[in-house]
Amino acid sequence: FVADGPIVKPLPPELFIVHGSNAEMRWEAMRGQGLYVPNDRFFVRNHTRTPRIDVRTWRLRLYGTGLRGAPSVERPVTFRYEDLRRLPAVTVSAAVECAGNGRSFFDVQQGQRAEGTPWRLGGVGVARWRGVRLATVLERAGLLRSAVDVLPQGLDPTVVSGGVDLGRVRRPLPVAKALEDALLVYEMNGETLPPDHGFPVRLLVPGWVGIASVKWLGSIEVADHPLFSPWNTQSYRFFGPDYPPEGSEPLTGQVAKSAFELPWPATVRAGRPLVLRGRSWAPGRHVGKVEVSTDGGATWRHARLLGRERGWRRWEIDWRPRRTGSTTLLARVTDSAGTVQPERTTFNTFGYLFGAVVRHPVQVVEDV
Ligand code: MTE
Ligand code: MO
Repeated sequence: FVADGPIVKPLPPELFIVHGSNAEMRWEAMRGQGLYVPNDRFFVRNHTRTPRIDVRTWRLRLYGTGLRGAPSVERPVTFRYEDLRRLPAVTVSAAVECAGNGRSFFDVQQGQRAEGTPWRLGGVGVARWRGVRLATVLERAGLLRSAVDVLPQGLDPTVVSGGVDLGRVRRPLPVAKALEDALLVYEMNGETLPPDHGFPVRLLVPGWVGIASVKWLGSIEVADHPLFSPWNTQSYRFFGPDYPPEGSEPLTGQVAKSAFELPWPATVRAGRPLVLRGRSWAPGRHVGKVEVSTDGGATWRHARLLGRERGWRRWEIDWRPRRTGSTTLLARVTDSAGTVQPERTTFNTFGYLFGAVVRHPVQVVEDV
């Protein structure tokens, strides 16, 4: 790994696929793991690079702005790290998933080339996050009923795109979602939040596209009017032939997916019984059932659902590959509302929210 690269933690090639300043988890790295993705193998998505922040001088500034004469909070408040750690804390299990997770399959499965990091399915992870509810902090500042949007901003370097400085990573959040379940996180899986995941404090917006969960928080603006940033106008909307020129509404929730805990491509031995394992998730809903095909989609069997669902659901199914040669594994989840993962996802220019069933290549070799 490159010590001075955009990511601080080691990125061993058996655990990660590196795409520029981003690193996706290899799904085989989850074999034998529990529900949560350990911090050392959690994917990293950096627009620029991981900043090194001194917690002694770090401050979180919360302030209100108003177009109608009155600010949206009674008073601006500045929090030190110790201040936040003294507020009532909660722990939640939730996924963080990049809106572009699965993007490469627009190309691989549908012949449609999308712009952006060519993630397979490793741009997602589930962890236990501990911190303070954003609602608690907003109340301390005296949130007013006039508040409409909340704008968290990161302390990482400004993002330059096509010669234009877009400023620091920031993305408005409706105040209703901010109050519902957004969290100011300082611990991940029982450890101090690691540098790459937003140390000292990040936002967690459960169920929403990863960009909402702003890392390395420096400030939060509360406004009595809709706020905009490039991350809800120029990107993180659907653009393309099926959408209006200004794009869709800004993306919010994620889509259901399934993944096998297998290398890509996988190799298995003919005639030898094995257990296929994987995970499915249905953000905003629940996993109803998971079906697996070991013959390229011709026939399907029910997988056994394991444990409890927290962010995602683990499952397994027995398989005894017969003939040598190549085949394709598929897993599809049906959510609690009865929606099944589709065979295709409507294309959008930036390749967001690919939710179609992924075809996992497998080589069946002779058992020696
Ligand atoms: N926050 C800041 N400040 N800068 C970033 O580049 N990337 C976002 C989000 N928060 C980003 C950020 C994106 S696109 C995703 S998918 C998640 O962080 C990834 O979180 P992780 O790196 O902890 O997995
Ligand atoms: Mo992302």
